Amino acid sequence: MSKAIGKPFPRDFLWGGATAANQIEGAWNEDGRGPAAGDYAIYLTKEERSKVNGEMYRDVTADQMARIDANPEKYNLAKRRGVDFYHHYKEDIKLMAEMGFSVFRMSISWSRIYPNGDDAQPNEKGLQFYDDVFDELHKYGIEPLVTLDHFDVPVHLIKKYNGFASRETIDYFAKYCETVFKRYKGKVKYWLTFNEINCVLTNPYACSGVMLKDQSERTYELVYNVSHNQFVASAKAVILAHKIDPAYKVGCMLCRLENYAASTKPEDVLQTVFEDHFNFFYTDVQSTGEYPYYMKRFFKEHNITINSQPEDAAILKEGAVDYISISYYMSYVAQYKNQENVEPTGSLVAVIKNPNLQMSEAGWPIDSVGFRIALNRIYDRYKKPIFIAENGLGSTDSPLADGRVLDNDRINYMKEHVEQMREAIEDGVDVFGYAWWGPMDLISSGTSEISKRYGMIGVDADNQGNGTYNRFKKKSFYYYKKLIASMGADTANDISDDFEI
Ligand code: BGP
Repeated sequence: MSKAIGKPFPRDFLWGGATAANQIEGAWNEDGRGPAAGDYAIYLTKEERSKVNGEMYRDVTADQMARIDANPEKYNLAKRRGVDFYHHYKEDIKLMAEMGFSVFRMSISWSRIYPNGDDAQPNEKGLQFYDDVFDELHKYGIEPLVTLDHFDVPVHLIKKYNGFASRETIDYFAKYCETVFKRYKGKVKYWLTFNEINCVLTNPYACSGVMLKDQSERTYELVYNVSHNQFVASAKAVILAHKIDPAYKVGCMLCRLENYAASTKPEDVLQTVFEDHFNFFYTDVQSTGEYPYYMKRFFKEHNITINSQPEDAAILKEGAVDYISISYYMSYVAQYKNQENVEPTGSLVAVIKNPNLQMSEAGWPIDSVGFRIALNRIYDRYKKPIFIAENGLGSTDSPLADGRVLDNDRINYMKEHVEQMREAIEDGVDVFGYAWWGPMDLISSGTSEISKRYGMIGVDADNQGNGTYNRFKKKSFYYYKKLIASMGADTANDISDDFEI
């Protein structure tokens, strides 16, 4: 279906990698940064995780935060250390430049700018840090693409306002956006508002909306109201950005969950329609500025009232995004659940196995053709440029005695996905960039492991935080470098195993 040597990608196509502040920066309490949600995520082993629920290691609760504050050394708080990008950014950017990156997707830690979220003045040292990072990127001709909230709400806003469950948080978010839009004018062109905004549906206590689990019963009404507040916040950010610099491009970000019917039974196919409604709802609102027709019935049948204010409709309309971005890791199988308008499967776990696909070590089905399908369907739906904000493979590395990592599994994943993206572009889809998730090893969002490695740049650190944190090159480093140099035309994995680390 695809060729190893194909047509080069468009000349101005952006090649690069993607990260999030809470998974890489570390320095969680340096230079005036305030605590944020991720600082309270606990690393547990797989076995420990299987015995407890999400709040024990990932979801934010008031009790858990108090326990951790009283005794922080008792817990393995991996996101507090990240991979110490705060002190290694020059080295990391140099390595990314060596691979030929033209884009680096990163996020700003909101609590580095406003330590409590509702402070009167921003923290100058936090602002300076990102100035330095952007300058360093531009030194090598790398365009920063900046996420404003990547699962990273300041703790004070969570405790005081229950995150995006209240409208006050919308205004604090807008203030933070205005600050960074003004400060980084001329240094940043591309922005994203909320990372994987749809994940609030399945993980409301850990993702961008972040509420307190012990103070908010997870109901559809609550979750959809949080989403509404985030839609308004995102739209306000878009409006502000365009006012501050008309050249700014602001996108939304959807965790695209491509899905297939479990059989040719019409009911199973109908289920895929419902699944898409649950998934595309977010991008439908952010791209068109309107609630889609299909939610009316769902809201009515589930007694959901959206606490919309009279001005919201106009804000959503004016604040429609300029481009669509997605994360794409896998597809899943949907089966009819014998009732109308049922709940979404929408989870990052394959409940029904697709016999046609291999699974990654983490149990995520690997489906590169699904990537092409997703791109075509998204472009067909929105007709807006698409940026691939995340695509990648997390797996345990097995270094040789001399430290070389022959990560052919990672290379193959990239190869197949880039080839399918090339086909999608040939199909006519307007894709303007690709960011591999985790150019360097980083802390997993879901499990706080570092051993689930994504990087082409290795980081010498383990799940306990031991290690030198030195960076080194894996085989995939050379593969991506060659791929970028050929503008995506040469995807052959002919990299020698004898490379410098
Ligand atoms: C997405 C998040 C990222 C990232 C990725 C991989 O959902 O936007 O932050 O971490 O998934 O997930 P994980 O880190 O759990 O392997």
